[in-house]
Amino acid sequence: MWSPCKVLVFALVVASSFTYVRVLEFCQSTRHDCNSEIHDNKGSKSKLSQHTVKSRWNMSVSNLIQDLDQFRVSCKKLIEAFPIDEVDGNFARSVKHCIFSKSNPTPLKDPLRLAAISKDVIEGILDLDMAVTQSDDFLHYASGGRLPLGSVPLAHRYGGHQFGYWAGQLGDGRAHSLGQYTNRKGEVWELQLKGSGKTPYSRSGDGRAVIRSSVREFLCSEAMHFLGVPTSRAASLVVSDEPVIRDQFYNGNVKTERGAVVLRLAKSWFRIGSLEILAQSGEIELLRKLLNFVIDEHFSSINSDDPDKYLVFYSTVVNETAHLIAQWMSVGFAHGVCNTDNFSLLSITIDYGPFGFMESYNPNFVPNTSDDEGRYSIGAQANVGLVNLEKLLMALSPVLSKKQHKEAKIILKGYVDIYQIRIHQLFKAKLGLLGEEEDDGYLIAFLLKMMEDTKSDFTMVFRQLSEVPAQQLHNRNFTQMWAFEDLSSHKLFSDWLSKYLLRLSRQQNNSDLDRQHRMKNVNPRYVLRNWMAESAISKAEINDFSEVELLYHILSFPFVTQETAEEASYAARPPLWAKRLKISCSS
Ligand SMILES: *[C@@H]1O[C@H](CO)[C@@H](O)[C@H](O)[C@H]1NC(C)=O
Ligand SMILES: *[C@@H]1O[C@H](CO)[C@@H](O)[C@H](O)[C@H]1NC(C)=O
Ligand SMILES: *[C@@H]1O[C@H](CO)[C@@H](O)[C@H](O)[C@H]1NC(C)=O
Ligand SMILES: *[C@@H]1O[C@H](CO)[C@@H](O)[C@H](O)[C@H]1NC(C)=O
Ligand SMILES: *[C@@H]1O[C@H](CO)[C@@H](O)[C@H](O)[C@H]1NC(C)=O
Ligand SMILES: CC(=O)N[C@H]1CO[C@H](CO)[C@@H](O)[C@@H]1O
Repeated sequence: MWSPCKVLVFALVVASSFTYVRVLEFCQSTRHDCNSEIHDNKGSKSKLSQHTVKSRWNMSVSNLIQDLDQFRVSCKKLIEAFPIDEVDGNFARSVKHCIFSKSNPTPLKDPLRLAAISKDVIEGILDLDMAVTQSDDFLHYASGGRLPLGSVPLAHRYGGHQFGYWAGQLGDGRAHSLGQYTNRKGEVWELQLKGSGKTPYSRSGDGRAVIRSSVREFLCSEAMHFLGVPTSRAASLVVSDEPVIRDQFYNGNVKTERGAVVLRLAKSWFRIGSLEILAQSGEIELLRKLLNFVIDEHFSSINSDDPDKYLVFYSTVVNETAHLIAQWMSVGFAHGVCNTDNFSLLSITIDYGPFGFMESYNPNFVPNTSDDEGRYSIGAQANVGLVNLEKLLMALSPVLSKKQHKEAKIILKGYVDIYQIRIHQLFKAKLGLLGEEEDDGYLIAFLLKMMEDTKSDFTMVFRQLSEVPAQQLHNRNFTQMWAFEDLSSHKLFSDWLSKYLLRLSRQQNNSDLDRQHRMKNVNPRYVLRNWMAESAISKAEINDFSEVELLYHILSFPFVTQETAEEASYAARPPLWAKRLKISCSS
C-alpha cells in the first residue's frame, strides 16, 4: 500500500489552498479584520463578525443607488469594437464574422420570486441599496423582463474543444450580456443573465436553466469568491413556476422542473473558445481585433505597441491559469467540465456546472457522474489546464511569427513548474510551515497519501489540524476531531505526526497560536458540500429559500466558526444519505 514514489506524484498533482499573502489581501479588500475574527469561543466571534458587516454596510450607505431607474449600463464599447451579427432573431444558426449577436432575453414568466441575493455584490459591486432588491421591478430586471438603462443585450459567439474534440460553434446558448457597469470604485463589470431564453447559439436547448443548477451556480460562485479563488460573481437568483423539461441524469427519465435566472457578473466573459472560433474559421483580422481589445481592457501591464504583446499575453494567461488551478486544488474544488469554452481568458472560474468539492480525499474524484472516463477528475485538472493552454496557443498561431511561436512553446513548458511551485506554497501554508526545508514536499505528500488510504475528509483534516494546539497533538488527543481520527487510523500516522511536530518545533521564532491563526485563515471550516447544496435545493424547489440564504451567509465567512453553521452540522461528518447522492448534470 505504501509507496513513497507514488506519494510524490500526488504531491505534485494534487495539493493546496491559497497563500497567507493572498488571504491578507483578500481580507483587506472586504474590509475585514481577519485577526479579530478568528476566535475559538463561538459566541463572541459571531457577534464580532455581525458588527463588522454592519459597519461596512453603513459606511457607504449614503452613496448607494436607491432607484433602479437610475442604474445604467453601457454596451457601447462592446458594440463599437466589433462587427455585430447582421441577422436578427433568436433562432439557431451558424454565425460568421462577428463576436456578438444582438439577442433579447425571453422574460421569465410570473409569478417571480427572489430566491437569493448577494449583498456583497449588490452593494459592493453594483452600488445598489439592498432595499431596491425587494421591489417587483428588481425581479423583472433580474430575470429578463426589463432591461437596465443603456442595455443592448448580446449573445457571444464562441467555439471550443469539448472532451478533447473541436466542437465548432457553441456560444451563449442561454445567457445574455446586458452591458458593462462602471462602479464607484472605477471597476468595470459585465452583467449577464443566465437562463434568460434562446439565442442564435441555443442549438437544441430551450435557453432556460432550472432551479437546481441555478442555486448551485449562485452559491458556488459566491463561496469561491469568499474562499479567495478568482471567480465570476452572482448577484441574484430569481425563480418562477415556468415549466422546463430536463433529463437530469441523461438516462431518459425526463422530469418537469422550474425555470430560474441568475444575474451574474465578471470583468469579462471571454473564453479560450472566443479566440478559437476565429482562428478555426480563418477570421484572422477579427481574431487580432478581439485580442487587442482584451489586452487593452484587461491586461493593463501589456503595452499595446509592444511587437511581442500577444506573446506577453500568452505568458500571462499561462501563469494565471496555473495559479487558478492550484487554488482550485487547494480547496478541493473540481470544476467538472474543463472544456476550452469554459476556460476564461482572465483565468477566473466560470460556468459552474457539475462541479463538486472533494470530501474524502481521492485524486480520482469526479463530480460529473456521467464522466465515466474521469477526464475531468480533480487530479486531472492541472493537466487539463495544460491541454487547454495548448489549444489557446493553436488559436494564437495565426498572429504569431515563427520565432514567437517557438517562444510561446517554451512558455507553455514553464506551466508545470509554475503550477508545482504554487501548489507547494499553498500546501505549505495549509500545514502552517514557514521557511523552506528539504523534506517539506515529502511531509505534504505523506499526509495526502495517508488521507487517500484512510479516505479522510480533505477540508476537515486541514481545518482540525489548524484548530488543535501542538501540545494536544503531542498527547495524541484527537477528541472531537472526526476527520483527524479517521486519518490517525493509518499505520504510519505516528511517523508522520512526529515528523510534523519536529518540523513545527524548528519554527522557534513562531508561537503555536500564530501557526493556528495562520492555518485557520487558509483552511476553510465550511465548503459547499454536495449534500448541503442538495438540501437547500430541495427546499428551494418548494419555495423555501431559507437554507439558500443560510448557506450564502455562512459561506461568506468560510474561515470563521459560526454558531448557526455548527447547529446545521456543516462541519460535522457528512450525513449517511450524502453518500448516495449523485450530482445532477443537466442544467
Ligand atoms: C454606523 O453604525 C454604527 C453602529 O450601529 C453607528 O454607531 C454609527 O453611527 C453608524 N454610522 C453612520 C455613518 O451611520
Ligand atoms: C502569476 O500570477 C499570479 C496570480 O495572478 C501573480 O500573483 C504573479 O505575480 C504572476 N507571476 C508573474 C511572473 O507574472
Ligand atoms: C458529464 O460527462 C459526460 C461524459 O463525458 C458528458 O457527456 C456530459 O456532457 C458531462 N456533463 C456536463 C454537464 O458537461
Ligand atoms: C522565522 O523562521 C523562519 C524559518 O523557520 C524564517 O523563514 C522566518 O523568516 C523567520 N521569521 C522571523 C521574523 O525571523
Ligand atoms: C483532550 O482535548 C480536549 C480538548 O479538545 C480536552 O477537553 C480534554 O481534556 C483532553 N483530554 C486529555 C486526556 O487530555
Ligand atoms: C456556459 C457553459 O456552461 N458552457 C459550457 C461548459 O461546458 C459544457 C460542456 O461542454 C457545455 O455544455 C456548456 O455549454
